[in-house]
Amino acid sequence: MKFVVLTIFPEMFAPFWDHGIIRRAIEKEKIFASTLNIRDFADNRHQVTDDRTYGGGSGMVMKPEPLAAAIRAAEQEMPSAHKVLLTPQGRVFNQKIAHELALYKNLVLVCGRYEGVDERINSELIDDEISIGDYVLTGGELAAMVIIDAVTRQLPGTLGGEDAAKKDSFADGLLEHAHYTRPQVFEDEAVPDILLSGHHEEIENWRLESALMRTLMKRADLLQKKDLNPKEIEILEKWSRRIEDILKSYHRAHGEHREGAEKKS
Ligand code: 4F9
Repeated sequence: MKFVVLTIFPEMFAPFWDHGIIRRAIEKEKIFASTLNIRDFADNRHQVTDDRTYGGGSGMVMKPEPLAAAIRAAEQEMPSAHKVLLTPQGRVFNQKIAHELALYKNLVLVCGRYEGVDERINSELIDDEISIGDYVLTGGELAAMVIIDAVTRQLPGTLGGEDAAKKDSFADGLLEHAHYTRPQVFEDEAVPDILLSGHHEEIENWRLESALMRTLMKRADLLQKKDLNPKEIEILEKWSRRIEDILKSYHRAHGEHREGAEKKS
């Protein structure tokens, strides 16, 4: 997969290309990464890429001519490329969109700066608008890195285990289960016995319960919209029965009569 980033700050990307999984993906030619400096496409003598906003106000706007020329240069090189503008007005990035973008052969990531880009950089030049969240950055560069990072680790052969990305948090709509490594006891807290038992099936069941529990506690919204499988339903119902038993015992002990608490069926 090929990424071309259009930016006025290409130097920001050098350390990004140079570390960890991204660096290894480049070395193994799983991805090809480059930048085009938008400033190089400004034909004015001082290579200015911004200008004052029509209508007045303090903010500066990215001029359309250099940006359009840079996008067209990238397109010339890769006619099939999917061209993405990073903007708070885009669809909000998530794991599903990372999957979707990983299917393209070539991605062009356009980074705006200042208050935004001239409105005439529109759908003729841009295929897709993506936001990485509801906040304003000083430019699209960090958003482009977030997207390149999340997309790269979806590509086969970029992570340690061949199917490591399939086991990800979010891959199945749940948060990650708890993880432990050595030492076996850390500050009086031991690793759960089951993980040392070597019983693979029981370990898998424990991990599913752990993932469900963490999702329920930290991100109930994810559980609410998840398409639960029979195993997951069984675990949630087991917990539900346990909680009901606890409450029943409590109410019995305290002789309380909750108004309308009787079963309706
Ligand atoms: C881009 C913010 C993507 C969030 C681009 C200023 C941006 C952004 N997600 N903010 N320029």
